[in-house]
Amino acid sequence: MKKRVLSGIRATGRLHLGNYLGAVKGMLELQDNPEYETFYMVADVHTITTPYNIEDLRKNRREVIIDYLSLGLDPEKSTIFQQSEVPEHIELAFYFSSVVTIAKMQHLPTFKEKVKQYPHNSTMALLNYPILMAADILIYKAELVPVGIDQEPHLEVAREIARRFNQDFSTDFPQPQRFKTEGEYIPSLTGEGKMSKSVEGSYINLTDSLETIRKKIRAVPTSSTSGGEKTEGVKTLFTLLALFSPKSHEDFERKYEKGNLQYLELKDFISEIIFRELEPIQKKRKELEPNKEYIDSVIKEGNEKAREAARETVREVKDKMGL
Ligand code: AQP
Repeated sequence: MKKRVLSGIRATGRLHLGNYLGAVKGMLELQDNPEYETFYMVADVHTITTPYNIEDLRKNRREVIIDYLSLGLDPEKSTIFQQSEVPEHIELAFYFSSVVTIAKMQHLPTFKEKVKQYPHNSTMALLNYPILMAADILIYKAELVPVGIDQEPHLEVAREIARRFNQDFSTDFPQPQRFKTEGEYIPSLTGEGKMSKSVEGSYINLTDSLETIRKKIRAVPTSSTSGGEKTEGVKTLFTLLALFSPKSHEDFERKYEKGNLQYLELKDFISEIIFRELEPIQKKRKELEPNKEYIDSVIKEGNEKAREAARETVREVKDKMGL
C-alpha cells in the first residue's frame, strides 16, 4: 500500500509566494514520488473560520484549483478536490472533538493570533479549526502533510487526536508528520511576521507582473548602510535570494559584509529572478482559464474519489465508536 499525503490551502484569495514555497513545492515533490498517494484540497470550509465575503469564496474555491493546476498539480497523479464536497471531513471532526478539551484549543498560539487579528470573530468554528484539520488529514490516514512551519501546532493536535483515538477506540490512525520544504517560512515584505494573504503589503501573488513585483520588493524596508547585524527587511531579501538564486546569494552576502551593497541592485535582481520562476506558471494559467469543461471535470472526479476514500474511514470510526 502506498503511503498517503494530504494538504490544502484556504480559499481566502489568490496564492502567494509563501503558499507556493511552503506548501505547493512539497505537494509537487510528493506527487511525483511513486511511493505516495496524494490528496490535495482547497480548504473552503476552513475559509469560513475567519470573516469572508460570500462571492469571493464562491470564486476562490475554484480559483485555487486553477492555481494548483497551473503550478503543476496533476489530476492523473493527485486527487484534487474541494473540502466542502466531502462532508465526511466535518462529520469526523465532530467525532474527534469528543476527545479534545476546550482549554487545549484556546491555548493554541494560532487561535490566539487569529483572535487578535479578528477580535469580533472568536467563534466555535475558529476554535475547531485544528480539529477539522486533524480530520482532513486522518480521514485519508495520511502520514505526510506538506505545509509551512506555521502549521506545526496543528499537526501536533492531529497526532494527539490520532493517539487518543487509537487508544480509546482501537483505530489505526498514523502519526502524521509535516513534510518540510526549504521555504517553510517566508517572511513578510513588511519585515514583520510571515507573508500572509490577509496582511496588505506583505505578499507577492503568483499572478503579479514584473512591474508589480518590482514595486513591492522596492518597498521592503532596508537601512542606509550595509554590514553587521541585518534588519528584518534585509533578512527577508536575503531569504528570498537564497531560495530563488542560491548561487548569487554568496556574491550579495559578500558585498553586504564589505559594506558596499546597493540595495536597489539587490532588490531589482530579486524581482527578476522571482518573476522568471512565476512567468511559466502565469502562462499556463492563461491557457487553462478558458478551459472550463476540463476544470469542471477535474473537480468533479477529484471530489468523487476523495469522498469514496473518506467514507471508508468514517464508516470504520462510527462502528468502532459504537454508532
Ligand atoms: N509565509 C509563509 N511561508 C511558508 N508557508 C506559508 N503558508 C502560508 N504562508 C506561508 C503555507 O501555505 C499553506 C496555506 O495556508 P493557509 O491555508 O493557512 O492559507 P491562508 O491562511 O490563506 O494563508 P495565509 O496567507 O497565512 O492567509 P491568512 O492571512 O488568511 O491566514 C499552508 O501550508 C501554510 O503553512
